[in-house]
Amino acid sequence: MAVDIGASSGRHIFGWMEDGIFHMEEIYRFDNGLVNIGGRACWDAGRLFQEILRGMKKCRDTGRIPESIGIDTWAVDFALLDSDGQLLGPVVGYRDNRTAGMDAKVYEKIPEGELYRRTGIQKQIFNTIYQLMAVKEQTPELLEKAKTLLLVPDYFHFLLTGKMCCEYTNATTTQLVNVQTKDWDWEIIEKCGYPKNIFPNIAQPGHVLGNLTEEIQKIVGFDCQVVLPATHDTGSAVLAMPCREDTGLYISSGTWSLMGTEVKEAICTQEARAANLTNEGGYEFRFRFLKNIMGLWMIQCVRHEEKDAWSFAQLCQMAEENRDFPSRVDVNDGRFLVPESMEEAVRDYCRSTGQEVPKTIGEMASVIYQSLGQSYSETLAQLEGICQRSFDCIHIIGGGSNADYLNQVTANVSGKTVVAGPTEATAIGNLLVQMIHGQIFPDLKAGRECIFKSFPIKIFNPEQSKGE
Ligand code: LFR
Repeated sequence: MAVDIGASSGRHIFGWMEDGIFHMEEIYRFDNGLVNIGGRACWDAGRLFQEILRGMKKCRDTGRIPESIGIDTWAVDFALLDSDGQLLGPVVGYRDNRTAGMDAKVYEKIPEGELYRRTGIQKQIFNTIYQLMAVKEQTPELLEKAKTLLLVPDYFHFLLTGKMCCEYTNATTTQLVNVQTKDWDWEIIEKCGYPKNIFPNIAQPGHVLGNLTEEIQKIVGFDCQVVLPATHDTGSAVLAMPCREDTGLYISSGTWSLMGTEVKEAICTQEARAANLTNEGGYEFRFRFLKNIMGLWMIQCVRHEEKDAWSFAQLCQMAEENRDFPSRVDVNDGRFLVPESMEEAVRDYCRSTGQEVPKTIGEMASVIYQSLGQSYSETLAQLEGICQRSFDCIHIIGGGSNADYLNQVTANVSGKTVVAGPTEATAIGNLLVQMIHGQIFPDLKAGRECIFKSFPIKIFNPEQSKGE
């Protein structure tokens, strides 16, 4: 069973093989979102764990007892624990603004270029390295008391098993893991002044963490193994890319759009850094060479501001009706990360760049979708240039892959065929690692082939006349 928790919802997905086909069933779904705790944007870790247990109980009630379970979530956020394994303060979310100015503090200790060369990880102001600097500067007593740092899925795995480790794919997003040794970069940690003893051992996806504790067994009514998936959701999603070659070009589309490919050796050149490309650690050390693009977050915020009056499908429809609206924004501009009003931020961008300001929701949606498409097309050119290869299609995977209109825009602006699906890529990738561990698949290649034939996939070809 995969428990896949994203920024807006979580789900328990039960997976199994039958007649050579990969089957899945959703057992339980719950909401997630940031909550205000003491003026900070936080995750309600306590409630999320109760939801994890509720979904597990539902498994027992419906007679679906998993052989193993693995949890994935978004990256970079962490829990600090005391010597009794208790939380020291809330789990602060990566969109909280406590990291403002922390990049400069980190670069006083270690230059940005060196950080990139050593970790391969591109600067995102919310990376764990900057969040820890915020803790050190603003609440140093927490770091002094801390016995262990666990990333969010590691923390939930610890609550299930009593065992602590940091799973590798997610650990790399801290910007504290060395790209060569694939272990904590102790020199960076020391230079930043973070306590070395709080970083647990790094474990690879596929590692068996242990069985459920007796206490948890009593609550959920069964026992099973916890097998680590790629606990970073993007790491799991990319494993489910249904490509039949060794790798391909993907956009993992959800709250974020993560666009890239997989490489055997991390690319830590100046050119890669200038293009904002990162090398996230992957299963079997396949690095995900990708760019974080602001993604459907922008349209999610607009929908929210409009009191959810329109469905995503309706917003797509309205964007299509306004496809000739000319303005474009740089979706990766910092003002879109946590704006008070996304609509105002988009209008402000258009105004300050001398473009026509969108007035209706249709025009607003058109600007957002077309600008996302434009960012995809620019990123594609950078990836093809730096990797010195050309890709013949773009795999769009994850929840955002059912946005048909955006898929078509992407095909049109890139001139490539878009292969859309599967929508539950993250849960499938999570399950895939557990299934490889369980010898249901011999390797990733066999797993991806099976995903290709097991899940619905839609093709979008470029329409020359309607594109840009
Ligand atoms: C996607 C994701 C991205 C990461 C961002 C913040 O859900 O995990 O890969 O950059 O969230 O953690």
